[in-house]
Amino acid sequence: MEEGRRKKEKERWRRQKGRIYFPILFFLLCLGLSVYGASVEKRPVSDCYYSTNHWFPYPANPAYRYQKIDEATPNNDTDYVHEANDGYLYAFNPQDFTEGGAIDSVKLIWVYRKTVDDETEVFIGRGYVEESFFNQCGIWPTKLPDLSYGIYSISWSQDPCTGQNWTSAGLNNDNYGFGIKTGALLGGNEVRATQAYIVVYYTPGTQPEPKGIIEIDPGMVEGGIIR
Ligand SMILES: [Ca+2]
Ligand SMILES: [Ca+2]
Ligand SMILES: [Ca+2]
Repeated sequence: MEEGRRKKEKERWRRQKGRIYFPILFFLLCLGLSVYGASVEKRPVSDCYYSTNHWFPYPANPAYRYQKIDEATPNNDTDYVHEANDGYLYAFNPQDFTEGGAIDSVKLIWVYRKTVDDETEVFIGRGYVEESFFNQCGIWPTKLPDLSYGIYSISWSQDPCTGQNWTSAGLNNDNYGFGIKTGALLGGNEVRATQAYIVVYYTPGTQPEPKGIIEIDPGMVEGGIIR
């Protein structure tokens, strides 16, 4: 008799523990998601600036450069932009960032290769359009290309054009783009860029208050003690 009662008590306690722990775990999960942030990829939707005779699109038609680098999976030599002279820049504008929340950092990714085994240099970075010229912001590090397509990236915790924290308005402004530049090309050899995009790391805005957290079943309370 006593044994049966104890068993029942134990069973009841186990159920109660579940009722208490599940909402706590749910709350911690929500907290984790809002604290640790999220990320989203933004692909090219327009050309920020290009000179009409550099960083040629391949195939040539349609002529929009950004359409050669906008695929979600790099398609290598199927379509690309290419350049065979020293010191020319091209930049794209990514899809607007509309997710909201605070932007923690932005990572720029370019996928490219050289076609001749030489001393070709490639720089990637952020820049802005001023009087029909694309100017670079911040430092554009050299990312030496390989003969096969490789992934090259740079990350900024602040917008290198303003030296301030990223804002969605700044990120979405079409006068500011994400670029690529050739350097020290020897003998007019070629660089092909087949894919580019940015990854925006952000902390989502205040989430709606999750309901039902640590909701206590009145039946579980006896004399003010949660049993
Ligand atoms: Ca494409
Ligand atoms: Ca934009
Ligand atoms: Ca491509």
